Amino acid sequence: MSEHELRVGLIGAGRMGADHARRLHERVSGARLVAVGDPDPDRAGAAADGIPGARAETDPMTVLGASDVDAVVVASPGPVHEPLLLAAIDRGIPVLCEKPLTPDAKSSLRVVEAEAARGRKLVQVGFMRRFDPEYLELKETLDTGALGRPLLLHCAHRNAEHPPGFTTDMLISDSVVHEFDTTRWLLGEDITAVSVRQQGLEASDDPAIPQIVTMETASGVLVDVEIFVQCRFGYQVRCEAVCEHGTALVGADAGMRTHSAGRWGGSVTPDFRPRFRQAFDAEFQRWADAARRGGIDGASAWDGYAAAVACEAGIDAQRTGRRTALEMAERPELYG
Ligand code: ISE
Repeated sequence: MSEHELRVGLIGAGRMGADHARRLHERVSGARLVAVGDPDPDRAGAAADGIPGARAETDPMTVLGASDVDAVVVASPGPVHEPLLLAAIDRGIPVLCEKPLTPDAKSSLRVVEAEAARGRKLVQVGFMRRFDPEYLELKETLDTGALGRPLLLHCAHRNAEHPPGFTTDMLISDSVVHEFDTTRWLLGEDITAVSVRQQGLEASDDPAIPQIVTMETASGVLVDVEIFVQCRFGYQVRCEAVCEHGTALVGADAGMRTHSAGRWGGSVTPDFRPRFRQAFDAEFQRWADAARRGGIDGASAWDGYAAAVACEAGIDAQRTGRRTALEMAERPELYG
């Protein structure tokens, strides 16, 4: 693919998909939204509305197969990702796929194997924290070694409230999946085991009850994550690295502070869209630039598979109360 304008098809016009349609239209250069595919015609129409040249389709596969589509963004629910990704790999077009890659490790591995057989990285997983300025600064700090070796990560992941239908499994597969990915990315190593504890004296399947997820990594770094998706006050994602010679903290709400009427304070973002807006924008721009050259620039299908394996272990640990070791397939050469 050359340096021409990238013609993008968007599949899935729900909350994230609609947001991405606007992003592609308003804030990504060198790319143009040409089609939106969603089984719900109203949703597809609403996402395409007001974007010159963008049409609405009800069959996502029509978008994937269209001759005027050079690359696709997949923002549909995880359970329908696999056939879409396999079709994109078969056609040889780049994809930016919202997490999860697929809902389980076996199907994620099938995507990895299909891509490896094709011999080219085409699938990027939408782990947007890798593009957040604060997380990038933390990674750079760890990579320079200025603070010495990382020993521990303390993370907190809080949502104001969980959407209807959210389950305790989803605390892991929908929320902590981000910490699984950021841990691997920040430390540059794999997660080897996961344990989960729930707050309270009695076991409960209420997702509003906070849980503590603990991970171990290949070199022995210990990572703890507080996951609390009904914290009421707003959205907060923090990560503190404890290293041999110091600590580094991101997500500490360091924005503007006001002093007025005898009080001081700032504001907390209400959800992940405003908190990670800059990260989403950067992710899309970098992906579009890479897709114009025919590739990706972010988390790979292998990273998506690794996150899926960690999620399965986390859900198992949650159910059994036991420390669960991860079992990963052999990494194909493509993912070095
Ligand atoms: C949601 O799907 C996300 O990806 C958000 O980043 C996360 O904070 C939230 O817990 C998930 O439900």
